[in-house]
Amino acid sequence: MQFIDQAQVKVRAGRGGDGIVAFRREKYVPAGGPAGGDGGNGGKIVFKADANLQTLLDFKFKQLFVAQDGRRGGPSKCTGASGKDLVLKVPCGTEVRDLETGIIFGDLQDHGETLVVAFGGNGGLGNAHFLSNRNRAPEKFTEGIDGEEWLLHLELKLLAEVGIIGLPNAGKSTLISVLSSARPKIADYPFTTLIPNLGVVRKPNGDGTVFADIPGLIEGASKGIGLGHDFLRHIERTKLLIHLVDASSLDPIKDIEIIEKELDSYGHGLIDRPRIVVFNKKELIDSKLLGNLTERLQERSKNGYLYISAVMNQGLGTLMNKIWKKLES
Ligand SMILES: Nc1nc2c(ncn2[C@@H]2O[C@H](COP(=O)(O)OP(=O)(O)OP(=O)(O)O)[C@@H](O)[C@H]2O)c(=O)[nH]1
Ligand SMILES: [Mg+2]
Repeated sequence: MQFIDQAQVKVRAGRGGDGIVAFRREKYVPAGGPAGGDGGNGGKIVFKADANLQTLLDFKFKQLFVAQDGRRGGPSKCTGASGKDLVLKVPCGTEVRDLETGIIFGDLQDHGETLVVAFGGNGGLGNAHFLSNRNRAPEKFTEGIDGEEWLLHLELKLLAEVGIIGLPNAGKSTLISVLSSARPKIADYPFTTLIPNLGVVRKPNGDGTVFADIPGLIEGASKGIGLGHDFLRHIERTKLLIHLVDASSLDPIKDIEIIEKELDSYGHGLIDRPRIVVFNKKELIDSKLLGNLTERLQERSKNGYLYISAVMNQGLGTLMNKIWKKLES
């Protein structure tokens, strides 16, 4: 499943420092030669991929980034200090383009990867450079050059490995909120979620993986009814589906069938995608109902079902183990 996060920023590398005009002044050396130093180079603008970032949100609040200018040259042929590079962290998977032409500057995939997007201007030359036989005391110097400036378009393509699907109000957003640091809106009415929410969940080996909470699907979703339709298209790209069912609903089995029918009619192999059926809100049903449900489920499939309570934090460890196993296989 792919989500696109984008931002526009202006970057300006540092200007080179000016060269200067100066002459050597030493005791016992009359009319010392030219000794004006060169200006330092301007700092670069560098993007660096960072696996701890998930979004381009930082770039939505601030849009102009400027690297430090180089310093002027000094006397005694001292070159001015170079401007410091400005390193901007972006999430892994960020593509950088020139806004105007659309030309791709680069694609930052792996943690730590860097891309120089704007070079600093060169420093100017001091008068020491212009000494010649004709001119023993040049007053000439050059100015530093402006740093490169670009309007950039950043685009992040996030792939969710796991999609959480189900009827409205099943508790999908609640589940992603307890599994990850995502804080979607949760409410006691259907269609609370209008666009997918992404959350990063840590795998046992420490890697992060993205879960997506998909807006509620309803009967007819595959034919364009409801909000979930657009998202069925995205679900195609997930590896694993968590099908969440409200165990306290009037007929949970019928609820399951509604969703399965939509997955099937949508086609594109969605119905064959690895899927874990999970009953949520288990604390709301008594043991008699639970037994009843389990019995009916046995007739249906041997695949096994899980019962959880997202709100009470029950059964989540078992669910996660099952998810990691499925993702490995
Ligand atoms: N009792 C109980 N209520 C739950 C549980 N999980 C979620 N809920 C409640 O169910 C309601 C719906 O939860 P959401 O997480 O918004 O459901 P959703 O599936 O994201 O709904 P949509 O976004 O509308 O599709 C909220 O009032 C939650 O507090 C649970 O384990 N037990
Ligand atoms: Mg929701």
